[in-house]
Amino acid sequence: PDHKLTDDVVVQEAKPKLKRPPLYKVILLNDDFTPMDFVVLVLKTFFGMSEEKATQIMLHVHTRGIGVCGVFSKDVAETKVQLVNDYARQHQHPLLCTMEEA
Ligand code: TYC
Repeated sequence: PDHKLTDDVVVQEAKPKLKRPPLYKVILLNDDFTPMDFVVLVLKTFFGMSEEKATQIMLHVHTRGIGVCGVFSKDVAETKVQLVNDYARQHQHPLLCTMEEA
């Protein structure tokens, strides 16, 4: 809000803009070839999920085609996407991980 002082002198106060940095969903895509056990292993290894939670997410992706593994800062999301895709490639699986702004 501007502050009127005297004689048309106006001080433009800076707006305190405290924008939170955006968060990113890390997303897993279904494919016809990656073994279910491998996807569960990935979810446990890189997202700290229990066997039960990992199985639930894997089956969701398997049936719906896409699913969210978690929501992270941009840096953390980028790192997880890279780690998952590298790991899948090392094991010759086409599993694809990506991210989008939450
Ligand atoms: N559709 C795969 C299969 O039938 C399993 C799978 C699940 C693959 C989730 C990828 O992100 C994925 N073996």
